[in-house]
Amino acid sequence: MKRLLLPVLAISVLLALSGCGRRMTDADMQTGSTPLPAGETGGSEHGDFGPPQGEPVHAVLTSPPNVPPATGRHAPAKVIVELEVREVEKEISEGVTYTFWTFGGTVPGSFIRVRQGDTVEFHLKNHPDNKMPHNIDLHGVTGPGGGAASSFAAPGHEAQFTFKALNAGLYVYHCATAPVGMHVANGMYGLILIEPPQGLEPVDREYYVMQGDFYTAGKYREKGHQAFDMEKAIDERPTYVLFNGAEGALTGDKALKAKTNETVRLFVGNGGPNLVSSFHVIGEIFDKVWTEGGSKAQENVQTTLIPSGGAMIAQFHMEVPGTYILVDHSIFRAFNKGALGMIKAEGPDRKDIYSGKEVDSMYVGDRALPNLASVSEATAAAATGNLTKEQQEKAGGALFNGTCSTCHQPDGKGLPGVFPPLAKSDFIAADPKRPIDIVLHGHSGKITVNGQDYDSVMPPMTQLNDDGIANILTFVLNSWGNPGGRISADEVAKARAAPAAPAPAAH
Ligand code: HEC
Ligand SMILES: [Cu+2]
Repeated sequence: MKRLLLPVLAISVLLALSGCGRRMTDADMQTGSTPLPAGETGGSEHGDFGPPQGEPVHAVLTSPPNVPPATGRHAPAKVIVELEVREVEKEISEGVTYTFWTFGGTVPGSFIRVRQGDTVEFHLKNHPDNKMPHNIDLHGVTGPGGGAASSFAAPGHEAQFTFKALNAGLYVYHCATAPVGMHVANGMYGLILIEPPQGLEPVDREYYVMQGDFYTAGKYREKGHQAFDMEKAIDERPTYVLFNGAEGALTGDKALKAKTNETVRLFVGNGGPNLVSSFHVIGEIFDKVWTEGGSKAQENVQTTLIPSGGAMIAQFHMEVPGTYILVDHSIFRAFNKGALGMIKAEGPDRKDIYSGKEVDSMYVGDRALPNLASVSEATAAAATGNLTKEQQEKAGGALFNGTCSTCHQPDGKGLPGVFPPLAKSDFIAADPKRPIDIVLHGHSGKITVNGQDYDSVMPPMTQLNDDGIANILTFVLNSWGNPGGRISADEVAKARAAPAAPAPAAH
């Protein structure tokens, strides 16, 4: 992104002429629009552009990852926002459901976009099927509680209040009904963009992403309906850390899309309730970041901090086609708690910038697959007790790739002297149940497979759930000349519950 020199000069001239220190926002400089007369922009001091003009307008609200179009307005308006709170049960991860409390039916809640100087008439509706009272605290509001007390609504009720959007910026909104932490942990947050008077510079794509931490009674990926766990929340030990409220909300078919040579703008918030995000896109550099959602842009940023209850705007130009991975770079959260999304850029190769070879499956394992339809099918079949061996093999094959294949190789042949083969393994043939313990607990020390000695370490694959392991091993047993047979999720569950078998003596 190149800065336009002309408006900068114009502003300097203006400042010199007026001789006063009009607070100039960075946005003024970037958009190159005609600066407003001194004293008419730049924050709350001068952010009141007078009474609303024209007919009231209804705000367009969008579900993530979509962002409403620019307001395109050049004068303050009266804007009506109608937001409905709904308590909904949804998947938080494959086969795992959770009761989310939402603004607009989604986590994060609907994106709201207004212009600095607008007068916003806010209607908060609490759906009659809901169980809880709720309200809203918008960080873009100037006034005690950010609207909380004025918007309190019991189920089946609607509350209304009005505020003037004095400051431009990207702001978090959230529920502030006691227990506040619980309402936020259940997904009650979203973003409101208050455009500066001249708008934001045009880009090709805008997307809405919001991180949040979740606390379930069961372990990560433990199947079934999961209740909120207050203890874990107080201890700040999340089970899930997620973008857009579900594991896989931004991967596979749901990845964000772009083309090379386009400029992408991400509006990223962090609802918390507890964690601070180290937001990073693997393989991209942010050309600009408006840190903390404010008016000044930093340039050439790799990883940016987003506080809990804070936001930022990142902008980058896409050069090289491929898959870019969104993560919280507190990296266990990405690979073991779900904080992982994708942007897929289509376009011709740019070998001059990057030589090629898709690396994302190395990085993201099973999440790199376009979809895990076979895994979902096996999960559904297992739930009804009709799981066939063929379904297990198909699901297991999908999971093997990117999980075990990184070491044992996609063809199961391993790497000489480093990773033993699973193909035609005499170690597996000698005891086809033994791999259960190896996958659950890992293996270190000397091991002999097909006459070759290995003395290395296989880490425990504890991120896999019982049916995942059962399916992978059923796939392995029925592939590459292995003896066949079947492993059930029950067998894996029993082995998981039993104390780890003592490591076999090396000599
Ligand atoms: C990080 C690399 C790595 C990953 C990932 C990995 N393994 Fe291993 N695996 C090893 C190593 C190394 C050994 C040998 C351990 C030793 O030397 O003590 C091994 C040994 C084994 C063995 C026993 C020896 C043999 O070849 O028959 C089995 C079975 C096995 N792994 C299965 C799996 C399965 C199934 C997965 C996926 C769920 C998996 N491994 C993932 C590195 C890995
Ligand atoms: Cu609430």
